[in-house]
Amino acid sequence: MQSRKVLVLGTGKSGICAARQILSLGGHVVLYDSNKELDKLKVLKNFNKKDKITVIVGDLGMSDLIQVDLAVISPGIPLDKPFVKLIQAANIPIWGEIELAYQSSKGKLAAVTGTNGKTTTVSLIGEILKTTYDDTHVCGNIGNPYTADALDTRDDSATILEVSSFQLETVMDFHPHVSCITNITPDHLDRHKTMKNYAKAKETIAVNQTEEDFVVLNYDDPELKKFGKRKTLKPKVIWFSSSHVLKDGFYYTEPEIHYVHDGEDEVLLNVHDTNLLGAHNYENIMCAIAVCMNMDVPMENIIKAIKKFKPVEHRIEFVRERNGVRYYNDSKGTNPDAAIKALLAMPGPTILIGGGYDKKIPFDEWCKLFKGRVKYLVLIGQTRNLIADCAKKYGFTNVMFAEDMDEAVKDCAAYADAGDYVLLSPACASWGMFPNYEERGRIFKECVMAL
Ligand code: UMA
Repeated sequence: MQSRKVLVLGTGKSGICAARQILSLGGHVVLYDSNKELDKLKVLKNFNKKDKITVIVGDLGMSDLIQVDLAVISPGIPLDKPFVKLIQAANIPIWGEIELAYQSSKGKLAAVTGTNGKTTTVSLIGEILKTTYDDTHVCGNIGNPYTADALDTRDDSATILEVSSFQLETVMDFHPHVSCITNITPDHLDRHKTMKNYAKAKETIAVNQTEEDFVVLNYDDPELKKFGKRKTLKPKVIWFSSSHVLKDGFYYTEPEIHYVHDGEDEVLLNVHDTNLLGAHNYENIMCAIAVCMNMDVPMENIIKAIKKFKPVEHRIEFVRERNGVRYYNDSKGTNPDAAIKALLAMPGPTILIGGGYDKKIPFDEWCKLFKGRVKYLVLIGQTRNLIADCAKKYGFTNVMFAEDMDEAVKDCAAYADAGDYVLLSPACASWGMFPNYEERGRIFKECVMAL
């Protein structure tokens, strides 16, 4: 990277950390963001005065590409943007932020992708790795860019990375020793356009793996079952299932997680000894065990860490009980599949808050579950009419609209009886009403606490 001129695209978390990594390695950074409103001085505050950095906002022209050796792209920037096409036309290689970090990282690497369950699985793996490795890094889509940690990794480090389909679109040499795909269900079709493209992006996680590596896959997911049986797939496949008794791999059958190997069926864990709720969480546990075993963590350490682990914020997170009503924050339920899992995990009648930014994903499978489970549906955001119409199609009409989170929470409190559950699990992204799902979850919790 020494003396190279690198164009970094995007000034969010990834762009800032990528720029810092390049500067640390002696490169020169041109930091670009297409948002015209951006305050350049505010962006520069992330760097030292002596850093070799230029910031461009608004339009990117051919003249800005002079002597640029490499471009590094943030995950949120779609590859079909005209400025990305311009860079491609100028024959400048484009690396994802993940690839940049990978090129400088050391030690053992495991990576998890999938539509849902990534964050819980990665957090759990992080806690397990810490039992065995003094230097453990938990990075990626989880919110801590890989480039923030890459230069601190050592030969004896262990890194667990959450990778999104966006990040996987632009990898090149990226090669985890253990990879895992939790599941593939419809999401981000506004960007990937088809399920085929979306699945292909996720499956890139294993593209550079060899016979010495491992890929952990969901046996119950039809796309992944096909992928795992593909002749061209090089790493050893480890299956997990929450609905089949497997002859080899991990399976869950209430209340236990089993590990079948060398013809022996071993019970590893009773799920009631953990703090996690719902079959999808037991799948996350199986993923974490499979990944950590192959990162050389002793089984005893794995089981101990699982029993201690607490649910991740915004993922079916218990907020409070008031007048016999239990409130749960599942703001991370940003697509119908995640929202289905949260709804199925509720043990009683539920008042559900849904709706948000439209990612062009059908709501049918989610809405089909409302009858008999959801008492009232409180809708917010851009998709509220779409969801209300879809629910009606499946005979569910107990629907209310709210203008903001405060109104939605107050509506829920007014209609809930003792023994009911109030769940925020919107099945949509937060954009349009909130900057991100974390903020949406935090505001929900504030409104619940203020009741
Ligand atoms: N930008 C442009 N032009 C564009 C689009 C965006 O210049 O056409 C600029 C924006 O003006 C902004 C910057 O790019 O300044 C934002 O970049 P970004 O969207 O990549 O956001 P980061 O802050 O870098 O966060 C990203 C991930 N965001 C996305 O993938 C959308 C974060 O995942 C991740 O935690 C972070 O990197 C660290 O690795 C969030 C996410 O929503 C949580 N991920 C999706 C998901 O989980 O479903 C994939």
